[in-house]
Order: sequence, then C-alpha cells, then structure tokens
Amino acid sequence: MVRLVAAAGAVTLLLMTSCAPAGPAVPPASATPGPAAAKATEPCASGGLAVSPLQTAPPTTAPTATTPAPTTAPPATPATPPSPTPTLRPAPTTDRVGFPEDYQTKFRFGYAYDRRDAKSVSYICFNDVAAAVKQGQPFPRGSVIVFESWRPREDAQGNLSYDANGHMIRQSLNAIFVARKEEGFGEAYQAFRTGEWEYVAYRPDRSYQTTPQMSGNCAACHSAGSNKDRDWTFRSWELPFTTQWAQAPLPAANEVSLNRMAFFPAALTVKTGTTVKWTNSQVDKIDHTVTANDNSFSSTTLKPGETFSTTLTKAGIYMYFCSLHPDQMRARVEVKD
Ligand SMILES: [Cu+2]
Repeated sequence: MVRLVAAAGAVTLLLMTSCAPAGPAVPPASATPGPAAAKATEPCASGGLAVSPLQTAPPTTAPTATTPAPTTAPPATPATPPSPTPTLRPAPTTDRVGFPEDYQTKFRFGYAYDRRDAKSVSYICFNDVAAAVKQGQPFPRGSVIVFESWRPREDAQGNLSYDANGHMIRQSLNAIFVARKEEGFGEAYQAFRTGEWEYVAYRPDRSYQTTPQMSGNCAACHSAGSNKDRDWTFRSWELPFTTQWAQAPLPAANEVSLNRMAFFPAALTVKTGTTVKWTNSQVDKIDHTVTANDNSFSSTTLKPGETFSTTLTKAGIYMYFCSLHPDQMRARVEVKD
C-alpha cells in the first residue's frame, strides 16, 4: 500500500486541551533531516473518513482548561504550585492568521490522532507549503497548519464507537485551530514567542474560539511543551513521517494519562486505598511530573512512556500539577471512603 504520508508535521496547536499516552511507537527524533517526506496528496477532508460537515456542525462549547475547581486550600508546602500566569498574556491585537478558506479541499491531510483519553479526534492538515517540509526541517514561511478538534461518536453508555479500521468516528467538529508562520510573526507574544508562528482558533461557523488577543495561551503552551528544534510544534518531527494515524490509549479505571500538556481525566474520583497510576505520553516526547499541591505525593520527572503510581489511603481532594508546566497542567483526584 502506498503510504501517503506525510506531510508535515503536525502541529497541533493545542491549547490547553489535551494530552495522553501514545499510540503506536514512534522512532526517535532525529537531529538530521530525514528523507524527504512523501508529499501528501489526499485532500484534507478525505484523509480520514467521511467528509467533514464544516458548515453544518453546530458550534460547541470550547474545550475547558484543565484547571479544576478550587477546593479546600492545601497546607502550604514547597510543592504548592505557583499561581497560574494571568490569562491575558501578550498577544497580537489583530488576526494575521485568517480562517483558511477551502482548507478542506485545498489543504493536504496530515494525520489523525484518536484521543481516546480526551474523547476527541485531532485531525491535522497542511497547506502545500507546510506539506512540503522535510522531516527535521523547520516549516517554511507561508506554512499554515490546521488542527480540527472533533467530538467522536459514542454509544448511549458513553463508550466510544469505532469504524471497521478501528478508528474513532468523527461526529461533530468542535474547533479549528490554525497556526500560520510568516516573517516577523509571533513577536507580540514576547516571552512566549514561538518562532514566527501566530495562532488563532475558530468555531465551525468561523467565529472565534480563541481570538488573536487571547492566543497568548496558545503560544505559551507551545513554548512550554515544544522547542525550537521541533519548530514549536508537537509531534511534527516524528509522527507524520511514519504514520498518518495514531491512537492514544484509553486510560483504564484509576489511571490518568499525561498527554498534550494536560491530564486525562482532569478530575478523577477513587475509593480510599486505591492505587492511582499516571502514564506519560509517548507521542509528544515531553517530560512531566505528577506533584500534589500539598506534597503528599510526587513523582520524579517522567520521561515519555514512564509511569507513576501512588496509593491514596486518606479521603480528601488532592489537587496536583506538573512541576515542569504548572501553568498548563493542573488536575485533581478525589478520594472517598
Ligand atoms: Cu508537564
């Protein structure tokens, strides 16, 4: 079978949505440029399953940040995370990204990522400039990357449905994250600048989900979770060149995934005496920690694929965070008798 792989990397702009352990193993990132990626030839909309109902999907609620509701303040300890950076970070005042009209027919399909942990499907497409990038190389100016976030089909019990190939079925389009790279872009993000990328997110009706003025969060997340060697994208140097599809594991009972700069589920309830297990994604190649605000438990740095477990013997609500990404990654586990 001819693999049309790759286009470029995928980026993914995540915003504070997701992140979880990985699906298929991916090769180590290479510092040297790999072979030229086979140019993706499939139109964006046909790379996966059915054509995306861009016009008809109703706008849905924006993904919520993982920040859990405040609860009883934990005792002050060295583990207490710093306060999150105020929401309004420096950002562009105007939209220089632009809704990419006709991207479903004119852009190239990059890859799909079934986020079983987050119950979403990430669907990545590139314009021709971005699709022509070679593995290990930065995206050229003029690159536009689209990341559709879909709600997957579930049955009446809330179980995910799969097609004959084992792929999650895209049900409704939630948001269209767009990143554009142009000369001089990104400077407005100041300390959170990620090269020459600027970010915006739209709803299917083309209204803003994340305005330019609020897109500092996008830059901050890419800045914290990626780096210059990856051109500030996520997974772009590995995944699209090896497969056009990946699947994050569905966290088992009493387990939490660390993926895409977030914990899944962000709120977990267990019985007293339960051992809870956290697993870092293998896809994103980002280190994380699992650290309780009150320091009642803490992992060491978890490399991709590594796990941390702790037995929670005392009832209560435990707020925890990633000490490497305290602005983006906060969650909670409630322990009940
Ligand atoms: Cu982290």
